[in-house]
Amino acid sequence: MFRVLTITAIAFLFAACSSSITEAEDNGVSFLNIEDGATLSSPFLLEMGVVGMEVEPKGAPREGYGHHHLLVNDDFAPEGTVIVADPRHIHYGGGQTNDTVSLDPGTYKLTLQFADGMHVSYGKSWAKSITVTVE
Ligand SMILES: [Cu+2]
Repeated sequence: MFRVLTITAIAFLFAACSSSITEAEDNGVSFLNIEDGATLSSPFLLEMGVVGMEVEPKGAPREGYGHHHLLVNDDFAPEGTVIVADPRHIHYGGGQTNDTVSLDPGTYKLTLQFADGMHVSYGKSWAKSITVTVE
């Protein structure tokens, strides 16, 4: 009996570990065309990707759906908080997955943040930050 329980527990643990590793690798947002540390000339093309959620225009929140946001010189928005709309917090509420971004020369932290149809953040696990230099 003890041995059966142990084997079951080990099998369960293994399954739990492998599924969380897969999620960590696969789910989330990404800068498709810009690498961390890149040097860019303004204006530049921004291509935004998401795996594990669907992109749709803003509107009534639906589980598993939302839109991208570009936060300039800001961290991810904590889960459950509304993302403000200003020149440093750009909403792609039309469901856009790319944009042409203009920034003055300098070094910037760029954060992609996925949020629901009412701009409520899905939190850190649905955000990605990079640092870029704009010439
Ligand atoms: Cu929004």
